[in-house]
Amino acid sequence: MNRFIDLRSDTVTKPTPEMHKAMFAAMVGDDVFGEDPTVNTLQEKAARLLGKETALFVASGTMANQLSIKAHTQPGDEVIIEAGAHAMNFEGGAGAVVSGVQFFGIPGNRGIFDAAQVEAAIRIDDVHFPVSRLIVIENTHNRGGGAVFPLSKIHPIRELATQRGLRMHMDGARLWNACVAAGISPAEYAEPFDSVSVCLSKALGCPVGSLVVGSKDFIKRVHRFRKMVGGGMRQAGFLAAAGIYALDHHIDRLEEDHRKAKKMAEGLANIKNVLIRQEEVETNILFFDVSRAERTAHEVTADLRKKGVLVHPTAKTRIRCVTHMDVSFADIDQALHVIEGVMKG
Ligand code: TLP
Repeated sequence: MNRFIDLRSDTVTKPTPEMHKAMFAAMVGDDVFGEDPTVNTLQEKAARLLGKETALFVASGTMANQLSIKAHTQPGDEVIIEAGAHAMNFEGGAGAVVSGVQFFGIPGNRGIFDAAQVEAAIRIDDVHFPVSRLIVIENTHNRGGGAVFPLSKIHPIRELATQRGLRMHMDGARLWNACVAAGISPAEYAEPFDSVSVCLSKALGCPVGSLVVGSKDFIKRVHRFRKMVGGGMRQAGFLAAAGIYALDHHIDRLEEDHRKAKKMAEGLANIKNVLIRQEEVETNILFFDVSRAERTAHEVTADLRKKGVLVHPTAKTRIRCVTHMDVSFADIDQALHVIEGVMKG
């Protein structure tokens, strides 16, 4: 076996030779002094792209989300979020530790919820209750199978948030995918939110990096908290250069990843003992179920690994695959062939 077909996540994408060149050529300085010109350019570019006053480069999507939550809340506040959301479930309990907040998880439909559900979740003004302070929306929704959050559902949530004095943050780790799939610009999607986090390290080939965008006052607070957690990086321009390159060259091509996921879903639907809701595949994430084969997701995953295909088991019988720029259409055919063999037993 020469190499693995790695469908575990789009975080595995690596810099292209052109991106490498851009990184090596980067002008750098000490970003803790605000003197890295490439970091500054990336931040300005991201703020422009998302239609916000300013931006801050941070190490990861987790850092972007958690520092945003911290900057929006006081300890004891409650954050309204979808029950399967990344910021609540997969960030090491950071909400409790970093911000002292608790989460109220709304059960969504593939991660999507509406204003009526938010309204029912907002606490009344009573000493027994925490203060509802922030609404978090994940777009696309990871555990929702890469579901795109419709803008038409976001606007009424924004109206409600404004009426009730709540703030809104978008976990846009894969906002780029949502924009490409829905034909909506990043600025249009970001407009109803007080803050947005976006990732450069998912599907875009960058080695590291995320950004938070928002108002100058908000980002000033995030910047202070980034310092507190040791997130100030020095000559980070080498990393920022990859981000600039990716924003210029790797967004439009995400459409290809979405076609790969649809192709894969179509193939999986024809494999015996695989259960998949093909029509739900909107972007680059898909889930399938192996319960009919009477095997666990871990067993199937281990067998696939032996044959060169890497996937991610997310529940007892549920497996996630994510398409990206480092798997080709031919790789998808090969992966389907391997899955078919393994599911036959
Ligand atoms: N998700 C990763 C890992 O959790 C496994 C993945 O492979 O999907 N928000 C969303 C919606 C995410 O999917 C992720 C990463 C993050 C935030 C956190 O980003 P990082 O990993 O950069 O901290």
